[in-house]
Amino acid sequence: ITSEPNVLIEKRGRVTLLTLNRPHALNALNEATMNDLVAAATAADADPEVGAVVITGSAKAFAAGADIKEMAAKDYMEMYSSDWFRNWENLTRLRIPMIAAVSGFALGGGCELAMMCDFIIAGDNAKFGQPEINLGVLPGMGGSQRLTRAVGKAKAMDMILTGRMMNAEEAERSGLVARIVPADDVVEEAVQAAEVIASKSKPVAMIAKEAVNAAFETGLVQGVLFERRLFHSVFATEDQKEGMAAFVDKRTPEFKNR
Ligand code: CO8
Repeated sequence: ITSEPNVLIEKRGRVTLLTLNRPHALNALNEATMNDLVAAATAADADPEVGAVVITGSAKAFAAGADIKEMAAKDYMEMYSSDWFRNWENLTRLRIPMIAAVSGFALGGGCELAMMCDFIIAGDNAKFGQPEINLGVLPGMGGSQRLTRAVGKAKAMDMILTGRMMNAEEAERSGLVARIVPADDVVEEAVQAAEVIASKSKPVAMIAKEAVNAAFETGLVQGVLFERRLFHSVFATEDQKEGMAAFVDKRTPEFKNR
């Protein structure tokens, strides 16, 4: 018997498209799927031919959460000793830009996975939620932290304490989602956005991502100083020379993408 892979890996030019592939379980994120997804994204991060990653699911579900059936019977020591789901941290340490293309349900760990990406493009059918409270637990893959940073305390408390879902419009209005597109186009739109990113200088894109992420970890004065130092540093790249020369010459820049 050949079993279906948990994650489909497709290279489209300079973009790697990673598709969660457990449709029978609405892409519930079990341990194997986490490991496969993190490994595939890590390989893309290390590949000089790849400039951006898109993570997506199916039309019905980006991912309906961590796999409840896999977790249900575990006791405290099993969770603690294995540091259950720690590997997700490795995804958030990657430097390559990552876009979540969300169609349908992004619930619990699915919403948290989308929020680990750099931004979310949502289909107009998307539904976001942290329904863990209904299972007698709480978000465990960063939801209480990243949702609060994305949408603020009021909405985060509302979502996490009641377990209700947000539709795409509310999610965009609240700052969780960058763009809403027709549901059928969500993967193509995300791949196109990723292609735009991948056409820029890869090191400069990675540095820009690092600068934005620093906004969540530092005070304003330190953050602005960090940005200025990074700004100075990109003058060591050929891509800065090419980008500015191309502007002056009124032509399209040809970044080395490396
Ligand atoms: N885990 C396992 N199986 C799931 C999950 C899940 N999260 N979600 C759906 N499935 C399965 C269903 O059991 C069903 O399987 P089967 O056909 O064998 O019965 C199949 O997928 C289809 O699902 P439904 O029949 O329920 O489909 P509906 O269209 O009726 O409903 C819903 C769709 C509303 C999305 C519904 O499936 C649902 O509520 N799912 C659970 C959502 C949820 O509670 N998510 C949070 C999970 S907990 C979590 O994510 C914690 C993350 C942090 C962990 C960190 C550890 C350190």
